[in-house]
Parts: sequence; C-alpha cells; structure tokens
Amino acid sequence: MPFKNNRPNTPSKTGRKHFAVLLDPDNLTEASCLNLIALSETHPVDFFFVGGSLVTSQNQSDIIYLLKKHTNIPVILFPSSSQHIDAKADGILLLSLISGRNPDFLIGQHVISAPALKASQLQVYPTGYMLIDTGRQTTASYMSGTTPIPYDKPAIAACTAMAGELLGLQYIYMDGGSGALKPVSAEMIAAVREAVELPLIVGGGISSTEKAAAALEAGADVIVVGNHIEKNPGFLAEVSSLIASYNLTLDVHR
Ligand code: 1GP
Repeated sequence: MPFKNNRPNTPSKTGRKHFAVLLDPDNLTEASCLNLIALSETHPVDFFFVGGSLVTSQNQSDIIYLLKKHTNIPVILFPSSSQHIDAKADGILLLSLISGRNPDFLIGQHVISAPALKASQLQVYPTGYMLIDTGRQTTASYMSGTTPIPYDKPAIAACTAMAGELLGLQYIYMDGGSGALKPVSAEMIAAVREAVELPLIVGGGISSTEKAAAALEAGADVIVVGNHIEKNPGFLAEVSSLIASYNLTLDVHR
C-alpha cells in the first residue's frame, strides 16, 4: 500500500497524488456500493474510506464485507467514535481532532479504542484532524462540540498542523465537512503544506474537477470525495482520471 506510515514512500515525499472515495454507510445501498466497486475497476481509486460523523444505520459492517469481497482497494475506517471500529477493514484513520478543544475527540475515544486496535490487524494511521469552517455548521462540528478553524485564517490552520506534527501525528486531514458549500481554500491548503512535512489529506465539498485540481495544486497529497460521488457516481471516473494525469506528468518529468 503506498500510504504507509514510514518514510520515504509517503505521498508528500514522492509527490504522487492519491484519491480516496468516502463511503458513508447511511447513504449507501448494496447496489450503489457494488456500482462504485465496479467503477473503481476501470477508474482506479487508492482507498475507500468508510464512515461518517454520525452513522445511524447498522450496515457499516455489510459495506466493509462487500468491499473486501469484491475489491483489493484498501478499506480504511473513518470513524466518528470508538463504536465504529471493525477489524475486517484494512486500516483506520485514528483521528485526533486537533482543531477542537474537546478532550473526548483529542484522546478520550482513543483510550477506549486502544485495546481493540492493539488486538486487531488494522493498520493505524495517527491523523491530526482539522475541521475548517466552510460556511455552515457541519455534522462533524456539531457532533464533536468543537469550533472549526475560520475559513480565512490559514495561519491558525498552519500552526495547528505544526503542533500536530510536533506531537508525532503522521498525517494531517483538513476537512470542510461532508457536503460543504465550498471546499477548503487553496490558500489554507498551501499554508499547511508549507508548514509541515506530513502527508496532507483534504476533503469536504469537492464537487468538480476544478475544485479537486485546486486542492491538488495547493499541496493536497490525498483528496477525499464522498457526497458528490453519491449524487453522481460518474464523478469517481473524472477524479480518477485527474489523479492519473497528475501522476503521469510526475513520471514523465522524473
Ligand atoms: C467529509 O472529507 C469528507 O468528511 C468528504 O466530503 O462528502 O463533501 O465529499 P464530501
């Protein structure tokens, strides 16, 4: 798997771009999941992230089962709490919500999860998770009881990411929230890219190839798309092609 904890093969070191499709169990049926799996056969996807800020259905386990049965693409948990750990997945983003000041999401849920994670075969990705205010309150910010970083304050985002890096976290995830009205700004992504060496994951509100390209140009190593692919599965193919063209350019200039 290219998305490893250890250097030198991290996305930020290689310059390669990666594409993660976020699957929210609440918004998927077996048929829609199988459709996305089929699309990913012809249009490569690097990761399936599974989860959401509030999962009300009981079908997360079924979705993971389907993914593991029908594809070799790594399945990475994107959990809202310790309740959503599933050892059938390949890995887990162990999110510490460093943009917030709620101890439960900085360390509390992690303490509860630690024994199950240690006992599992899951690859753990220690991730500094930063919620960014993109214009309306998101489920993630409401459910976590935290204030997101103001949209137009890239310095706060950069300092937060630096603190996460100094604390030993290995990834930074900047998230405008699912279905965000606008994505995280290129200016803020660039400021964080400049501030830390860590692989940078960016998601929330990426609803066009232009927005995806802007995030990549600004320094995102991994872009995450959920909502817009749920509404328009063909968008998976568009983003996949965009990522492929970036990586091709990289190979040509090597
Ligand atoms: C949300 O970053 C993800 O946590 C993806 O957001 O659903 O808006 O693509 P979208």
